[in-house]
Amino acid sequence: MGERNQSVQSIASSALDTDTIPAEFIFPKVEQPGVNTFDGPVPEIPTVDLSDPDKENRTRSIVRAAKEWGFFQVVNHGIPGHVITKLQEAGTEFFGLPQEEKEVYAKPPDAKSIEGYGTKLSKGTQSWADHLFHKIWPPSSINYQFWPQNPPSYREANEEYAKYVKEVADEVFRSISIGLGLKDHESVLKEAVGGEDLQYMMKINYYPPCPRPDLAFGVPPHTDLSALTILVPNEVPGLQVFQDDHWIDVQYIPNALVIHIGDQIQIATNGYYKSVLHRTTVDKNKVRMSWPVFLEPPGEFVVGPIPQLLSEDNPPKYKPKMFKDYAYCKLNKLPQ
Ligand SMILES: O=C(O)CCC(=O)C(=O)O
Ligand SMILES: [Fe+2]
Repeated sequence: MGERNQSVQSIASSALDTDTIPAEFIFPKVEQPGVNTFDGPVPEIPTVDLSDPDKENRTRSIVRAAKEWGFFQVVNHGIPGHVITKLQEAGTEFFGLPQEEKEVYAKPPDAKSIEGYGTKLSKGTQSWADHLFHKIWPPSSINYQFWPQNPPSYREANEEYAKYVKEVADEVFRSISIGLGLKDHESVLKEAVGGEDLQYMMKINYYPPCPRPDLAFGVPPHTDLSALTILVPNEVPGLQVFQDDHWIDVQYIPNALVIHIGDQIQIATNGYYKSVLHRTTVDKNKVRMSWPVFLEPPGEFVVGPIPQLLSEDNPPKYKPKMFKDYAYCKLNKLPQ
């Protein structure tokens, strides 16, 4: 894997009036979204109202959604609409800049970190997407060289969002931690994946219009290697989750946040919660964008099953491992 020189955005603009896409973006027939998206009655994906004054009810809903789906949306989450709009506007303006201006933030070749602007170059079929990665929390982890200076509102928009998204993350951690039923329940799970040292990695996904959305993916099927992912989408649908052997569309709910359980929570809870398999489709005419924040343990932090959860009946399913080693194996498709 590495970075390609040409952005998908520029490939897309030259494919605009055609009805074909380059062969490297065409997935094998059985995997294509046009072939295997489920088109029938589906169970409703859970939505949790975080303003529910009944705290126990709120916790129960989060726990159920995390356990049954590994995926849910939250509404009335306390992040003001204008904070989300500003984040979206700043990112949208950045991707609207001329290509040379975006390249200023390109991921340096051979850099260890994923931070920067670029396009994932997969070993197999390519994804119809460009992205920008940079950390937004804690402040000591931030590399401002990857934060666009243009538009000028970019920095404030991201700093403000970071403060609010932390609150939502803490509420989710607290709830799913309680769901484990352990004695020192509220903080045990967050502590097991990095505690206050958790790093918040912002990603902006930019999915240009695609002449053949039935053949390509924005992001092919995967689980997130984070502990938890909290995502803001734009209004163009495209996210799909895998449930009961079907790929089902996630409905766009204005102002909702999308929450994914990631691999590190699956490992820490010895599989009690499972990271959700998901993928994104692209649109024929519209730009889709999304702003996931990946909550990741520091690289040297060791994640393994929480000892109090283990017993003779529940032996460890995963080896304790430094997060950076886990990430390396996953990104290079090596066994864990
Ligand atoms: O764009 C989305 O809705 C999801 C993106 C995603 O799954 C990812 O970037 O890991
Ligand atoms: Fe993902």
